[in-house]
Amino acid sequence: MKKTLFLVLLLASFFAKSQKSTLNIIPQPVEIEQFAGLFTLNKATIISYNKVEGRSAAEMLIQKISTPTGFSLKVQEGKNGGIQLNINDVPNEKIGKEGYTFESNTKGVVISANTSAGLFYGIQTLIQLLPKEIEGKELAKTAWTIPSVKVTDYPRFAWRGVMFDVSRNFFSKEDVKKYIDQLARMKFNTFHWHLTDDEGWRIEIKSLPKLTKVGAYRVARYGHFGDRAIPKEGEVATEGGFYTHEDIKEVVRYAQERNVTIVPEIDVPGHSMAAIAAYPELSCNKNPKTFVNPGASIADWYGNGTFKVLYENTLNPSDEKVYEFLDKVFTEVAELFPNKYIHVGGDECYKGFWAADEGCQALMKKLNIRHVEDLQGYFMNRLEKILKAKGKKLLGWDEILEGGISPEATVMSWRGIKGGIEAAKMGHDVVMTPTTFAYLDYNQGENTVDPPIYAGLRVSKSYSFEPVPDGVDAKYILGGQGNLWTEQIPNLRYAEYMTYPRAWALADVYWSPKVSKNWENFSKRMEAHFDRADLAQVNYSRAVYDAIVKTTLKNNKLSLELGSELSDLDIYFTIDDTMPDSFSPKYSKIIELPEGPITLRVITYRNGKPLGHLITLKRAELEKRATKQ
Ligand code: TNX
Repeated sequence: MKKTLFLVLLLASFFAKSQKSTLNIIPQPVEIEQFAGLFTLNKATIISYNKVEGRSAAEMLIQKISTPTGFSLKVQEGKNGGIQLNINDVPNEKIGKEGYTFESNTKGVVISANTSAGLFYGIQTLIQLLPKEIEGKELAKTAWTIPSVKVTDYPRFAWRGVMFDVSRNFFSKEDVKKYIDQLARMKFNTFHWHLTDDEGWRIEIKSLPKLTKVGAYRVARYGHFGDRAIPKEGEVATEGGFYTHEDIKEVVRYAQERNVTIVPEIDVPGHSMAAIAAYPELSCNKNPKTFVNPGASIADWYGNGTFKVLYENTLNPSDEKVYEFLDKVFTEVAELFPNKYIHVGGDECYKGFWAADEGCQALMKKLNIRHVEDLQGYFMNRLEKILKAKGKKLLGWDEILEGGISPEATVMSWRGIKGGIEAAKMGHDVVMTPTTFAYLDYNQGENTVDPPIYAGLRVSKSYSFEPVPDGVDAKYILGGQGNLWTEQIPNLRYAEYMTYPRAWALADVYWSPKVSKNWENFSKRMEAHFDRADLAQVNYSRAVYDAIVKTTLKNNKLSLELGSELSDLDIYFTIDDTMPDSFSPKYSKIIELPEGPITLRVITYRNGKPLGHLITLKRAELEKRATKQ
């Protein structure tokens, strides 16, 4: 009798275990426990909401799953659905404004939250718990099962953002909406919209029509950004576009439905060439030939962060007309975006034109300012007053610290985390977006495979980011962002390629508890999401599958070290001008390369199948990248 019971229990536990699937949620929930058993969604499943705030979340869920499942599910008020979306009568303190709890068993799913934002996030978790086919664009034949889990989840940081630069290249409002939708599904809640720069002014300002009539268009150019020719005399500017007030309202509404706040950025006083092309009188030299930059090199960079701008792209801080201009711009911006923050840029402002300008000199004298650099502080303080009068808070890149800024200003730390540390120590709120971890425009893998750009940043490095530096009071760190600059990104498909999987890594960084950080675990979830992205037709980089090639030069001897971000890849290489495959030498330890004009070829495999790109490097390149010892 005992024996049979034991056997029954053993079998039961075996079945229970075999029913457990791997859970691949990004960002990783705070607490998640899995049990045996599944709930299967069917065409009769009802989605209920107990309070009216939950209705739009319920409808969104139905819409999202209707194509792949073929179900037209019903929404019902109450607490009786197979999937229940419940707003807590008594707030659950633990989960705060954006958190949720999620309980599923064989009978159904209950998502509870204090707010509709929490329900929205619970739904994102639900979608990720469904089979990957839920992401498909057509009807799929599969069992729509949801594993039995108990989840308690809430974000680590209140500010979880991605910045999208629509100036260097214009992206339509449909593109922007699609991009926001993808971010919201990873529980990002902030979309920083970089709307103006030297390469285009993208927001309609009704009181200043030339900003978009002139400033939104540049001449057509191809080739690498920075290598392109400036406009020819009389050449017509045909490339670009802008968002009307109606477009902006539509995008703001769309974002709100997904719990995403939009932070608009108007980048001043530098990076303003498009505005100056429209209104040359805003600059010191008032050159009527100022053009919207098509991606020509407009500055000399000296490698240590210092630079000289060759075509004036800076507003004149000594001219009252400039503040009248700013007042007009920010009046309309403030009306269009309900959010309290407005980003005013402040980065990479070249002061050379100010130094040579009589008006600026006179102003410096009047203000008793010795260094022209400090004029930016004067400019920013004036701008902050303009924003305050409109009930808005100033946010700027970390350069705003340099000229002195009020403690209420929020600082976005981009030049590493240094600016952020300094700002937090001065009592400013800080958003962390360091180039070293969060720059989504940097290439993700091997330089000779991915198109070259300023620097490289692998997904494992982004994942390793810790936004609260040692010695800084965490209360000042609002959170962080990834920044997608688009100098080299002409379309949404490529924007996605550059964004993912790094933005998934950052989603974990900004949402999940610090203690849950585990690269092996993340990389498994990331790979599961590659399959989902394929079905959703969202692009992403597979650079994580490529080998990492390092060389060392010591006493004229070149050594080769191969590695990868994933620990379970096999790396094969050749130096005999043959194509490598799984029968070629398998890399296991650092080797010394023979002399001569060799070419290294490297490829990764997993389970006997080729996986990464073929990397081909000639001796000269191997020597160039060598660390010298
Ligand atoms: C610096 S980050 C910039 C941008 C560039 C970016 C390229 C920042 C505030 N300014 O104008 O697009 O580097 O990585």
